[in-house]
Formats: sequence, structure tokens, C-alpha cells
Amino acid sequence: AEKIKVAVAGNPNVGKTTIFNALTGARQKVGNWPGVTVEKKIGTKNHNGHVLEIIDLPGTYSLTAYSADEVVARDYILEEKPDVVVQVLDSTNLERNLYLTTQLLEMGTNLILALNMSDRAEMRGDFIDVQRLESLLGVSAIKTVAGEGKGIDALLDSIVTKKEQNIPLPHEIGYGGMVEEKICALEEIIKGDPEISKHYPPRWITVKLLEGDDNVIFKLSSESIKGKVQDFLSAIDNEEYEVEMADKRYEFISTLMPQVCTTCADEVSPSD
Ligand code: GDP
Ligand code: K
Ligand code: MG
Repeated sequence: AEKIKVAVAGNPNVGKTTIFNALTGARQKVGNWPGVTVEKKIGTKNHNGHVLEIIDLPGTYSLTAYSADEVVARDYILEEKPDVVVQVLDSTNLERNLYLTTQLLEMGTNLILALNMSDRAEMRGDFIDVQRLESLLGVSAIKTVAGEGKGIDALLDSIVTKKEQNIPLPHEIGYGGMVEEKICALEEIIKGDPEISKHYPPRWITVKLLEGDDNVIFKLSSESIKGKVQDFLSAIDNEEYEVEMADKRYEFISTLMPQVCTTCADEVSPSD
């Protein structure tokens, strides 16, 4: 059977490794990502006649190029194009964890949310409306308690189903008039690159460049397009856009939260 490539992503300390271990059992290999001392873990799992190759990505709060961990995680997603990305979330810090979700959605990943630590959330009296969350975000979501193996079979079933459906749609957050105008203009330039649209979601590349993420410019193959992009970017104030876009993502999440959980309040506030 064809291998299903699965990447496990998430913030640090949400139970990623525990989920990875529950998914793969003892069948794992540990190494390093090329060029950096970030641990790379790969495991395999046979599930109902399907072979899953599962990667435990480094824990990250975001997918901007702020650290080696973030670059490793996002380059894996962009270059290796896993069939399915499982984001593990800490259900007691849902709002904060959804920030990474917005970025995974913008990258056009085929996304499943593992709402982990659901034992602790329920002990606090927080009940997340999973179906509502799924329909608002257009993803699949499953409650898990990783250490007890709860939800792991459902997660495996969901991975296979996701792969078979294979309809990742880049989810677009509207950034509002001023920013959208710039996105539109810059995206036009970027789409002129002969390689970019074949490999990456152009809007995602555009958003990252507007945020001042220089690392992304290396994804462009044409020198003349690179020059045009640099001219465009030097004429604007990146910081202003970065702040505005982060605000819009938080706004999107804070509008969503009361619709999926009436009592949830993060143990750690999203701005920490
Ligand atoms: P990672 O940093 O995301 O890889 O997180 P780990 O897998 O190392 O887990 C962090 C801690 O949370 C460990 O002490 C786990 O035993 C614990 N943990 C993981 N999943 C759950 C869960 O669903 N419920 C509870 N109560 N604890 C969990
Ligand atoms: K925590
Ligand atoms: Mg870990």
C-alpha cells in the first residue's frame, strides 16, 4: 500500500510526544534534522491495511522563521508536503493553541486537531463543542487523552479518512482593507515566479513576506522577481503589517472561542 505521510505538530508541552508514542508504539527511529541539532523522530504504524509514516515535528508556537525549530517544522510541511498534519492542542489552553492552527490552515495543510489533555479540561468543567469547531474551521477534531490512549484509534481512523478525502483548502483569514490591498499587489508579483505556485500557496508566501519573514524570499526561483519583491518590501513598514496581521489572527480566534466553548479560559493567556 502507498505510505501515508503524517506530521505531528503543536506547541511545546501539549502532549505531542505522548501522542506520537501512542500512534507508533515502539517502531520509531531518532535522528537529527539536517544542519541543525533539532531531534527528528520518525515512526511507522500499520492501521487497517494502511502504512502510516509519522514524524514528530519540533514544538512551536508559530511558523515564522524565528527559531531553528520553527524553520524545521514549516520547511517539512512546505517541502515534504505530508498527506495529513495532526496538530496536538492542549485543551486547557485552547485559545492560545489555536494561533498555530491559523498558520497551519493558511499553509493549506490537510489538518486534524487532536484536542489533547481533554481529561484536564473536563475536570475543570470545560466542554469543547468539537463539531462546532470542526465546521467553523473546516477541519477534523478529536478529543484525546494521550497517556491513557484515549482517542488514538479514532485519530488513526481520521488520518486514513483525511488522506482518502484529500481536500486541503488554504483557509484564508481576512486581514482587512489596507493589508489585503498590499497582499493583492504583492501576490501578483509573486505569481510571476515560474516555480512558486507549483510548490507553495502563493498567498502564504505573500503573507510571510509582508510580515517581514525574509527566509521566505529564498523560495522564489527568479532573480528578477526577487528584485521586484525587495523593492516592494523596502517601500513599506513591515512592522506595521506584522502587528496588524497578528491582531487579525487573534481577533479571528477570539470570535471563534465563545462559539465552541462557553466556559473555556486559558490557564495561560494568549498574549503571554
Ligand atoms: P510535548 O512537549 O508536546 O511532546 O509533550 P509531552 O508528550 O512530553 O507531554 C507533556 C506532559 O503532559 C507529560 O508529562 C505527559 O505525560 C503529559 N500528558 C500528555 N498528554 C496528556 C493528557 O492527555 N492528559 C494529561 N493529564 N496529561 C498528559
Ligand atoms: K500547560
Ligand atoms: Mg516532545
